[in-house]
Parts: sequence; C-alpha cells; structure tokens
Amino acid sequence: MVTRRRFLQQAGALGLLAGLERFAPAYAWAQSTSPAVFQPRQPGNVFDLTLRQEAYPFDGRNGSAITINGSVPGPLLRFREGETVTLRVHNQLDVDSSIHWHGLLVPNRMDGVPNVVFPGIKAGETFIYQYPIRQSGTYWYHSHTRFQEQSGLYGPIIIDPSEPDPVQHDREYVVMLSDWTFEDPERVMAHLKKQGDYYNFQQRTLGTFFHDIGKDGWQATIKNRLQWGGMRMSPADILDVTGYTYTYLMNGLGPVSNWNALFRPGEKVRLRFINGSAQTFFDVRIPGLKLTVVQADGQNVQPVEVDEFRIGVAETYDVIVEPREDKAYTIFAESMDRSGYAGGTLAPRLGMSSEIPKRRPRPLRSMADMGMFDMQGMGSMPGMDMGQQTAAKPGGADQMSGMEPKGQGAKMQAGQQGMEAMPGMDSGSGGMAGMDMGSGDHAAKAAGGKASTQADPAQTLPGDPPVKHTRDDVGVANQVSPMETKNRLDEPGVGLGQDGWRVLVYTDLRSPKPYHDQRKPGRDIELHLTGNMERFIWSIDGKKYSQAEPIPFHYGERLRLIMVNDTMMEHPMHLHGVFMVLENGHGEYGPLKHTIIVKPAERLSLLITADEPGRWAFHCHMLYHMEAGMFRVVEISDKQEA
Ligand SMILES: [Cu+2]
Repeated sequence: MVTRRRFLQQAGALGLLAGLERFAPAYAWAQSTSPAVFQPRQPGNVFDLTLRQEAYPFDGRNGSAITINGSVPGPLLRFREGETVTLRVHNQLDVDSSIHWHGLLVPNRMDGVPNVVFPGIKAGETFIYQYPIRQSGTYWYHSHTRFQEQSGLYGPIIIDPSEPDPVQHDREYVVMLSDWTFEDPERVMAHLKKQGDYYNFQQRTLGTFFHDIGKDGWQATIKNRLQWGGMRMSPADILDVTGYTYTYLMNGLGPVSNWNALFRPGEKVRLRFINGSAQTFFDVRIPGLKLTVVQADGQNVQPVEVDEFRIGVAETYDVIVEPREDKAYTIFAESMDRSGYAGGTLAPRLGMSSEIPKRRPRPLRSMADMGMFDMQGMGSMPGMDMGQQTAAKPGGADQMSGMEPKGQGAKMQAGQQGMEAMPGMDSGSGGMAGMDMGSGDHAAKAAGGKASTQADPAQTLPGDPPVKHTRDDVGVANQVSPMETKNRLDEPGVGLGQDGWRVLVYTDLRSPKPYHDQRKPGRDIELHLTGNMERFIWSIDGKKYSQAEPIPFHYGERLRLIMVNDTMMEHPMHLHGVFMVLENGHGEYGPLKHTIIVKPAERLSLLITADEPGRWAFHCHMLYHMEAGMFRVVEISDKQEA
C-alpha cells in the first residue's frame, strides 16, 4: 500500500520533485471541499499550461509521461460561463503538440486539431488559445496529436453556470478515469497492426473448448467455433487494449494508490466522472449507494437514479450520491472487458478503504452484435431448433448472406468457410450457449419491444425496428457487415444488465428543456462505421481518413446524422464544434451529446444544427481506432455562403 505521504517521499527521493506544486492537482482533488481545487488562474482569466516529457510515477512504478504543469492528469481548469479565457500553452516537448477543448463550443480556429484547424504547436513554441465561455458543465481537454493523450496529456474542465446551478450539492469532486501503459503507445499501435487481438488474452483456449464440448456436445461446439472463426472474429473481442498492458487510473492514481474523497454522512456529493481514456470503456458503480445522474456530456439531464452506468471513452457523467453511513464506500470503475479496474474510496476520513467488489465474468459477444437480432437470447431458450427458427422467418436464410466477407484472397476464403457454416445453423439446443449474452432481458425486448423504456411509445425511433443492412459494398477496409441493424439505445451494452440492479441506458436521458432549434431535419446523412479487425484498419464508409473527402454541412441547416455500426465493437463517436441531439424517443427533450457510443450492428441518429462555420473533426474517440483511420472532417460552410 503506497500512501500519499510515502508516494511523495519516494518521488522526492527520486529527484522527481521540481517543486511541490507539481502535485497540486492530485493533492487538491483529494481535499474535501471544492474551493481547494487547483486553479492556475492569473488576473484576466489567463492560464499557463506547460507541456513536458518527464519521469512520472504510476501506482508506485516510474513511467515516462507527458505532464501538464508537472502532473497527470493536468490541472483542473475552472471557468465561469460568460467570461473570456486565455490559455497559453507552452510546448516544451521536442515534438509538435496541441490541446483540444473537448465538448466546448469554441471558434473554429481555437479547436486545436492539427492539420484541420491549425498547424499544431511546434516544439519549443507557445500557442495562445482565447475564447468566450458559452456553456457550463463538466468537460475535459487533451492533446489531438498522435498518441500524446495516451502518454498523459489530458485534464479536466469545470464550467460554473452564470445562473444559479439547478443541481444542488454540498461538495463535489472530479473523478477522471484513464488508462496508462508503460509501453510506448507507438509500440502498442504496432502490436495491434500486426495482430488485432495482441492484448486480448481472454480468447477461448483449448481448455474452454473441451469444457464447451462437455457442456454442449461436439457438434454444437465445433459449429460455434466455425461461425466465429470463419468471420475472423472472436466473441471475446470486447476491448482491443486490455489490462494486460494497462494500469487503470482514477485522478492519476492506480488501484494501489487508492484515491480518496471525503464526505460527511448526509451530504449530497456531486461526482463529475470524465472518461479521459485512450481506449477503455468503464462500468462505474459505488456499492451501497444509488447514483442520481444529473448531467451527461456537460449538459444537464432530468435526474435518473441508477446503480451503475457505462461511460464510453470521452463521455462525462455527473452523479449525485448521498452517503448516510459513517463508513467507506468503494468507487469502482471496472473496464468493460473485466480485465482490470480503477478504484478509489469515498469515506468520512482519510486513509479508509472498503471492499473491492467481486469481479464479474468477462462478457462475450452475442449474435445481436452481428446483426442477428432474432437470435439473441437463444442461449436462454433450450430446445429451440435454430435451423427451423431461422427458416421460418421470412428471408431468414437470405439474411445470412448479408454477412458477406469483405476481405480478399485468403481472408475471403476464410470468410466463405464461415458462411458455409452459417446458413443451416441447425445446431440444436445448446448451439448458442457460448454466446448467450442476450439475457432474458434482451430476449424479452426482442419479443416485446421497448417496454422497459420511458420513451413516448408514439415516437418511433429511427432504426427501430430492425432494417436490413444497406450500403455494405465498401472494400477491403470493411470485413463483414451485420445482417440487420437497429436502434439499441435501450440496451445497457455487452456484459451489463444481468446483475439484478439498474443500469443507465441512453433512453433514460432526457433534457430538462427543449433544444433551441426544433426544425425538422432538411436531409439525412448516413455514415457507416467500418473496420477490419484482423488488420486493425478502422474507417468510415470503408475509407480511411487519408482516402476520404470532407463531409459538407450547410451553414444554418438542420440535419439528421445517421450512424450505422458495421463492426462488432462499440465506437464512441465524437463531433467537434456543435452538440448533437440524440433521437432517443423523447422528442424535443432529446439529450445533447458530444460523444455517442454506437453499439455493434446499431443504427442510431442525431439531429444537428450546423451553426458553427469551419472544418470540424468527426471521429471515433478510441485513440487507436482514430489513428487507424476512423476520422473525417465535417466542413460547415461559411456564414457568407448561407
Ligand atoms: Cu472506434
């Protein structure tokens, strides 16, 4: 157990301390009241941020990180709505850098994306960002240059509203989640390019193969393997970078260092969760406490009480908790693939700790993740003859051919083997047992629609019910396509929803007030998220960024952005410059998002008012997916042209 004092002593002994101020942020966040947060503010709302590559300890072990003012994460920036801020970014690295203000509505040239809005910040130079603050809420900032974000270049932003905050609380904390690797991120990428499942040690082994045979019989097991193997995918592909290389951090501290937050029993504590990871989705809960979600992506939502929520890369959620007992509570953020966790303690006194919850089994992909929605929940329906069931559905067998392999040469062959194995699918009762992620809950939904959501039943969600997959002829950069796609906004996501407690779903989110623009969209733009997992190519509409033209939006228009996920992984898609209103069944009360998780085989849509002219990045926020090509420029035309 490394206590904070020990940690400081160690760091000091190692000569890492340029001065105590380098630890101010992490220190400050461990204080019990919000006014103690570190604000490097100077007269005139000027902030100085200095970027350096240096030795930095993570969970008691030294890494080489990019620090901001000497710390990881960087300092908490606290702004007030209505003021104008000036941020002087001093790049003391020996390479180019940049900072992007994630979720902030800024003039285009202040957005900080190299080669999209500016050339980047050269080594040794200072760049001055200046912009008015036009919103409030919880946000964050990070480098948009290569893998610098993975190396530590990120930090939190809180913006206080100009009006009294409708969210009442007695104290508050930022809880910034992230993933750290002692490997050079360029090497991580090289490993992934060589072998997409390099870090995935949760693949089924020969041992589990024999276990499955014992359970399901030879035929079923082999058919199951052929289906997944033929598609060059594994049902254990949940995250591509895992706890094998990652140390998961809460406010820069690993589980051993145990970040502490204090409360007095009976207080309302606001926790501002930010997922500043490069590549990790977290499932967050505090056993023994209800979480009242009051804000998503910096925008207030109508309060909703849950026990757990999934936070995608780059999303933020503010929750209120009211611990009443004089005891320690564990803030538990488990990586989605269960390969590790970030943790901290919410306690009445410093130095307390509480039990780490039992780890749940690793989740597996389901048939639904391939767009076979009729088959989800099969594992929970013993005796069902898959072959007959499929044949009985109109177009059942045809639908299988939608699962076309997109590779060439050897990969094409492999894919065809997969297809041969699929059309019959007469694997009998246990055939799907290995993929029974579709829980009873899912099966009920498949049968009975969206009974569990509070959405207005009169509202039809775009992409619901399932539609046959379209526009899948996208070349080598796409491997397979789902048979059907549908809206999955009322599903908690892979591995969640079976624990007997309430998990936040996107259909729970409702804005407190209607968005200012309620025009009907003038046009739809449909984009497909595509990829070849084996070759670690990630793309949009089958094209990598380097092969693609900008997507034109017309200044002032209202449009519907439809995203279809052709891959078997979740992608947290982020659009810079404007908020998107999620079409989740709440009509004019649809929530505002800057980042949206698109589930495998999902079709969802968002409404956008194109009122910020300029070139804006639009990309997957999985850092390695973005760098592999899942990135586009959206160009909103000039005001003059409108
Ligand atoms: Cu992605």
